[in-house]
Amino acid sequence: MATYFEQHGPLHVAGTKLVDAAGNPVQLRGVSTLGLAWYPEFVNEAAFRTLRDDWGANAVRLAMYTQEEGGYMTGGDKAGLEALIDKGVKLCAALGMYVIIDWHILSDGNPNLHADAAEDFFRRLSARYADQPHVLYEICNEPNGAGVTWLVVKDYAERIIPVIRANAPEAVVLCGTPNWSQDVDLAAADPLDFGNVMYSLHFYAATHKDGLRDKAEAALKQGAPVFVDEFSICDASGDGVIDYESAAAWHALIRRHGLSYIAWSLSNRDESAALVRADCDKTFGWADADLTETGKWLKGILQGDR
Ligand code: IDC
Repeated sequence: MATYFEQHGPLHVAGTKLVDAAGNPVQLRGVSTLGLAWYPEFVNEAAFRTLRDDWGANAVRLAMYTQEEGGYMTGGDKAGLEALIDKGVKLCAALGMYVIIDWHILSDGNPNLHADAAEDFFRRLSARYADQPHVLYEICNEPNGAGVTWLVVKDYAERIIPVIRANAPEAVVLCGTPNWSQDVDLAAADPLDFGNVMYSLHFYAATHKDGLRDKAEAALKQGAPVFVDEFSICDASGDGVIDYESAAAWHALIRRHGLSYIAWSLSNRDESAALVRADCDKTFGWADADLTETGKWLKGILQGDR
């Protein structure tokens, strides 16, 4: 059977939708690594193959923290992190999956804090992957904090996107939005002046409910292309109880609009968002008994949407 990439090839953004060359809507569905520095063992061929063949995923997000422990800007092994990204990009190419390279800002709430490094990073990686249309670039995971307005994020995006475009003119770029990638309405009201850009919407179903769903609906109505490049069904800490009712409402919204979605996280960390149980040390080929409640839920959702 043809892989999802073989079926769809290079992607672009048309209106609010992600589409293929023929204009057919495309829905990327998959998982995000946790911090690459923390769980590198999950970046392996058999893991991605399990996700593709057993679960029905067609995309992987490679999350590289910038400022957390072992992050790219906080003493992390830069060459090692880039080698892991390269491994992930190559695995996805071989498996016919799409891949998102995520510059995972978090405690460094303002993306401009490390913009020089981001510029250098995206310049080199977009050159490296210029002829690899399965690669999408996520330029700032979650802008947050006082003063980090949409204009601040826009300044950053207007600096980074041209750098990527110089090498990969058609690549799809995902741009974080203020308030931990929730304020897609702000981006909708004042969009970036570039094509092939989508705005990140992140939700944690036990914390974010009708209010954020309304915001998403409003942004879509205003014509903003929205991409759910991180979510889980527990609370925003990545832990706590799962809210299945809110999760179902989110999934209904996702289906209604054919949104792409990427679940946090491919790891066995002892927290609710992890997909693999903490007492399981398999890094691929998981049986249902190896999965957390979140993992089992996600597998069912992906299988249903495949
Ligand atoms: C969380 C991880 C957790 C880690 C923490 C670091 O799940 O193990 O210790 O980061 O501060 C986000 C972020 C994402 C968070 C996640 C859960 O993008 O990095 O991961 N989350 O808190 N936004 C909303 C929730």
